[in-house]
Amino acid sequence: MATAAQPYYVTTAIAYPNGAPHIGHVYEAIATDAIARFHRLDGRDVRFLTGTDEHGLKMAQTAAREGVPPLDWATRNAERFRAMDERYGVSFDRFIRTTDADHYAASQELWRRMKAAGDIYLGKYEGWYSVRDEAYFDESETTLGEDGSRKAPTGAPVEWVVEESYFFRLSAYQDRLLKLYEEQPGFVGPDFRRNEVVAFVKRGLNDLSISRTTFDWGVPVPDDPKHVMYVWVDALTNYLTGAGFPDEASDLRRFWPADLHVIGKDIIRFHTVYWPAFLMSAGLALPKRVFAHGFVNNRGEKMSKSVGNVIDPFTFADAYGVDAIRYFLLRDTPFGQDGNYTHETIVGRINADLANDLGNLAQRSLSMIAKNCEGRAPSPGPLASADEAVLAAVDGLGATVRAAVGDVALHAALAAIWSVIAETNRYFANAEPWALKKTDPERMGTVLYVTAESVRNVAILTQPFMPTASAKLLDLLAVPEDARSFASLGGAGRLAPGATLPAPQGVFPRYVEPEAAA
Ligand code: ME8
Repeated sequence: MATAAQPYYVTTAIAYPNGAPHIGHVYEAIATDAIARFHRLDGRDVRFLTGTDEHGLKMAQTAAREGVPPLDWATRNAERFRAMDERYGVSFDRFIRTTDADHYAASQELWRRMKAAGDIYLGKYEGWYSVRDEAYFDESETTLGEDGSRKAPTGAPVEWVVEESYFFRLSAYQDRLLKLYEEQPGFVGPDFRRNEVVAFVKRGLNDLSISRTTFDWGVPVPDDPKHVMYVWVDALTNYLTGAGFPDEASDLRRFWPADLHVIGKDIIRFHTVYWPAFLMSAGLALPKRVFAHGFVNNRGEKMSKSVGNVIDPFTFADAYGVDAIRYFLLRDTPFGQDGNYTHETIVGRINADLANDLGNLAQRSLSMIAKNCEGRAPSPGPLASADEAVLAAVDGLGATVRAAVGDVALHAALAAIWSVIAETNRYFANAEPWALKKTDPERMGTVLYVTAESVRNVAILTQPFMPTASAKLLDLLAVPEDARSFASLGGAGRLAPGATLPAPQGVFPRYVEPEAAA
């Protein structure tokens, strides 16, 4: 059991605020939020960092196109990301912006330390550069289009750029990185990603160009301010800024090293090759785990403005409800794989899993309690083997869910919870408490008690995933605020017989098509 003082530090990638947030950003934010909420309920001292990555040529160019200073453009969009987080119940402890003053200090200190270690030198960079990807590519990675234009692997145009640049001696880190992946196999997740990273590093590493002189929208390089840092150097440093670096006296220092960086699959190389090398160079501890989720696609198509299938997260939330979207996205796709959403699959999950399986179970048992037990939690009589079997499944659920979340298998955590819901539904249907009302009211009370106790445990465990709906269920069971953490799971927090319950209300409405509702 974790003690209250044990820190847990979890982060999302920081998004580029060069446009509005999309469902992919929602996905990462709610997944990381579920993990943060889980660990808070499990008694950890959690710090959850998210925010925006505001520097770089792409931001400067978009702002210029929009005719506003880069900081204004970043501010406008950063507000939309923050509003998106708030709309989706994302319980961050800090929303970091890489234009925050303390972040400049952290980035410059990391640079100084890497330089002091002998890992930064001045050279000349020439190569194929993609503005859109903020990255240089080897000629072998680029392709030549029919019109003679060269393209990055992502399809973005590249241009030949020559500039004076500082370099990071990444080539010196190959062996240390391979040793890291070997000795700390959990460093990169899911496992199949680790194999990709190991193969990439085994092919050999080039030194990395880490400064730019052709524009000035970035963190100035210490002692050579005509250079600004390559945006990824300062972006990755945000995780240290969020842990109070470099202030040794900061309270936040207890959060470093981070327990988990949650990122998307397209930025694995930055987080599992460059980032640990920078930290090793600076003599800092490495994050314990980097976990890459997949991409979510609309009807199997990559979201893009040109396809016209980019859905605004705020419209999406209005259409289905935040808890339902959080449940759908985290349940429907194994975390780490690519996911897909369609109106039909979302509605299917809302009506089957939420309204039928959990909603009806709660509604039927609580209405019977309201009608037949004077609105008080019933007292269980002697337990039959069927009751004991359900309670055993319920009492084992916390450990199963904890293990799944520990593996960042959020879908598996939800599947385990829903298998106990299914078992409780079978138990309830077989026990026929409505028929026992006349024949054996004590037995009816026992069945309703065991069912309500299952709903209580389920509602405690669904809080990280569906915070609002879970709180409503716990309200209906009159569970006090201080009895909603995982310390109250199972036998430690059984429903108090005789407790007065509020009038039951539906918590998970069925989805009705707007035209049918009108
Ligand atoms: O990469 N589905 O910013 P970003 C799921 N600033 N996740 C997606 C997605 C999709 N369709 N599209 C993007 C950056 N993401 C950098 C990160 S971290 C030090 C710097 C994920 O706004 C993406 O993989 O392009 C990343 O984890 C996050 O959203 C932000 O993407």
